[in-house]
Amino acid sequence: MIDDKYEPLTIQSLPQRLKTISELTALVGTDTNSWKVEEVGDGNLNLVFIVKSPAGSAIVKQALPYVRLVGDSWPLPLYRAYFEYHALTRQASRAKGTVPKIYYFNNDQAMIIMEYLAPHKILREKLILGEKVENLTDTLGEFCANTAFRGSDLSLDTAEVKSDRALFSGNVAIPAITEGLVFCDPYFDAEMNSHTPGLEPVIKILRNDIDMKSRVQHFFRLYSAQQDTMCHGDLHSGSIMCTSSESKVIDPEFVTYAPFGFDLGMLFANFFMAFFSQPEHRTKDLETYQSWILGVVSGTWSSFEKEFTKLWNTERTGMLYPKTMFENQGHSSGKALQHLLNDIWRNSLGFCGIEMHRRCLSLAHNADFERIEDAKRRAPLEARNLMMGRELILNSEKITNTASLLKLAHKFNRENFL
Ligand code: SR1
Ligand code: MG
Repeated sequence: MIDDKYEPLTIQSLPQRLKTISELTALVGTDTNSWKVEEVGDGNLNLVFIVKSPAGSAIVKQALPYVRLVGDSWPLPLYRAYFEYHALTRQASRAKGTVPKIYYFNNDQAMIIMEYLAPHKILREKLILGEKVENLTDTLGEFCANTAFRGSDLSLDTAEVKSDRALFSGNVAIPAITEGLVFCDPYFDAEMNSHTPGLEPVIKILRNDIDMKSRVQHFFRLYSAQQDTMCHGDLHSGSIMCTSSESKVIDPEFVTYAPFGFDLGMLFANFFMAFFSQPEHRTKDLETYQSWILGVVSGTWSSFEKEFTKLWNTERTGMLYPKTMFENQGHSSGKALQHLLNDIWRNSLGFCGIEMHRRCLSLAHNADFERIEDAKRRAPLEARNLMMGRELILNSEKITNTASLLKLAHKFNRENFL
């Protein structure tokens, strides 16, 4: 039996410590001499090991008691693994086939053993390399719609929603990272902030824009108080793994009950950052690839809308918008649905703009921009991204469809703000 006392795994200790876990040996066999262990965690928080043998493979993910990116000066509770595990099991049943298979969870060791996705690559890397992924929009739109709808009062029995809200409200320290780094730090001179030299004129515009900062806080209030559904909480292109035609969503340790549009907004932002960074990643087929990325934004929304509408018509069994008030009286609920979808769309744009700011201004920047070594070439692209983020935050109510959103992206892509 694996020990009760938490101890971080190492490449060396892993085989000895985990050799009695039958769920692992069922995957990689009992002969630990044949196990090859690699540590591949490239995220900001955790240890991630690949265990391979001639018999098979597995991922062992273990939380560290601090933020890996920063070090032990920033302690972080191990309990996030518990919430990640519970999020993954819910996502697996609500959005079938979209998350890795989970084989084992150990609370004392803050450790999850799951499917090794191969030959999948992190989507962000594919976007930097200019690779396309078939069916990406369907998977992402359906993932967002299924998890949003089926985790909410539109679908679940209210007792179950309340119990899940209570469960995930225990995930305090991890969403607190989002509360600080995303919703506040970009807008003042926070300790862990950094930015590309040359961006100062744009940062000044953002930090002096009281209307925009008020809107940011409006969206922060929604994030904190509008507990519509169980959100992934950190749905960026580093939380998606793909082959050329299959995509899986990973890493929901930021899970929290939040507004329906939160995950979509984070996702859109990361596609826009991929879009704006492209001129420094390629010259050949630049416009074609940028258009493909924008097509992912509009396609994801269309697929979300379609799937959400299907669920609305077939699985609306929760306490909200009851059929007794609409269909059972011969009344269409179409207008109510449209109103809700409009609300989700507008909120997603606000969250999107804020995420576009934080990835260039606070802690944990995106490789899309960070891989551009020459700061003089990076700054103007980040400036376009920051200014479009501002536009989305200020005018989310006025951008009513995907065509207008993409037009805006093209417009900002032509601008020079520095
Ligand atoms: C200190 S953690 C920084 C970022 O890494 C995670 O992936 C989240 O995006 C978080 O904001
Ligand atoms: Mg992560």
